[in-house]
Amino acid sequence: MLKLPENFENYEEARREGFLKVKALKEKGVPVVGIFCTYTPIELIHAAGAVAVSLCGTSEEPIHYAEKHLPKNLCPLIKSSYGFAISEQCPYFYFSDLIVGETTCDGKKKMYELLGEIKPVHVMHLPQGQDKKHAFEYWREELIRLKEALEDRFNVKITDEILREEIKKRNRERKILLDYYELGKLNPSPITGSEINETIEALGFQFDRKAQCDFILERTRELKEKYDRELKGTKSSRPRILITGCPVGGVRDKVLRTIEDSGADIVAFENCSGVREKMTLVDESKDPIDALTEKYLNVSCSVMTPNPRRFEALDEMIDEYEIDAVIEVVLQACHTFNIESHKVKRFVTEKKKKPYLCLETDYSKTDVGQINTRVNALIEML
Ligand code: BJ8
Repeated sequence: MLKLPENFENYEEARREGFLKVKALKEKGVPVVGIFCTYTPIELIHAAGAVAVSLCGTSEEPIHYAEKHLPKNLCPLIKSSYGFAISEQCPYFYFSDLIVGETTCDGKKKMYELLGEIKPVHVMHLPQGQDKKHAFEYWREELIRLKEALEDRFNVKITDEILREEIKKRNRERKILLDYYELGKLNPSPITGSEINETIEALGFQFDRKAQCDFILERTRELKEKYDRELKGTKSSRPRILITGCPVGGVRDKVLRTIEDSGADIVAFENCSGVREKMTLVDESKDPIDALTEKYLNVSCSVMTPNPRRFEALDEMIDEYEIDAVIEVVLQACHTFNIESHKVKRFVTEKKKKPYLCLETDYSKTDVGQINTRVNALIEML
């Protein structure tokens, strides 16, 4: 059984343990592919016999290295990821045989050009919208281009049969993860948002997919039992919060723990640190490349214009998770989420009649006090 740090205070420990695991995989000749985004069709990477590892930086530490090449006024996730790469502080980057990126935001796509000077990088060109004809065809071509790049680099043949198998496996993993995230629908919730976020990110460094599933299944079972035994039928006075916006792994302490320490429960994540990618499965009855194209094109990130699926998801989730307020986290200089936040605010306050707070922040500690004050002010009025 997979071991995760008991108190979930040790994301860094899980990350360090993962170094040895990825090294062992490399010694066995298993290829490693570094990825950055929810648009990555991970099934293709698995079908090539490789493991995928997220290289998204969540630490402030390497940012000063990145700022030697990148502007200060850039998203901290991009700077942290790049800083890890150039300072050789990230064994996952070091062991990656190939990096797969997508042309999502401007910062990421230009950063990939620089990464390409130190590692082989394959960039998938993401359409800017999601229409079923032009965007679908364009993205489908990009999936085929990735498939061919993986076949060439790793000297393998990705057959439809292997791909179908990987689609099934990944769908099963999605269902297991979705069940875990949906513990937040229980009222009172038996799990904190910080635990959900930290567990999922720590699991990403474990690589043994069966053990990951076993761990999540077991934890979900334990927490459902805890709910039945201790919480069912009780009422909590803590407001229920939905987090939306940018990925939040890099601001877990500053934002997530502050919200929970201030007396609210984070019960849902409508972002890439949450259910966004897990809510729809890949259609197993279709041609595998068509099905993967459809699935990944529909990811509801603000880099898409327009981005209606995000609002559909918010609509559904605010009701299903019995949300009292929405907090949007925008990483500094993330223009797409920052601009879309105006529509999100209108949607949440006018259509759903719920309070909304937008926190624009980075990975530094300079605004800890200000975030504390704003979060407390919101929670007091709930
Ligand atoms: S699908 S959220 S993982 S792009 S926060 S680097 S957008 S400037 S991380 Fe993302 Fe894929 Fe979208 Fe998800 Fe740029 Fe914004 Fe930074 Fe971002």
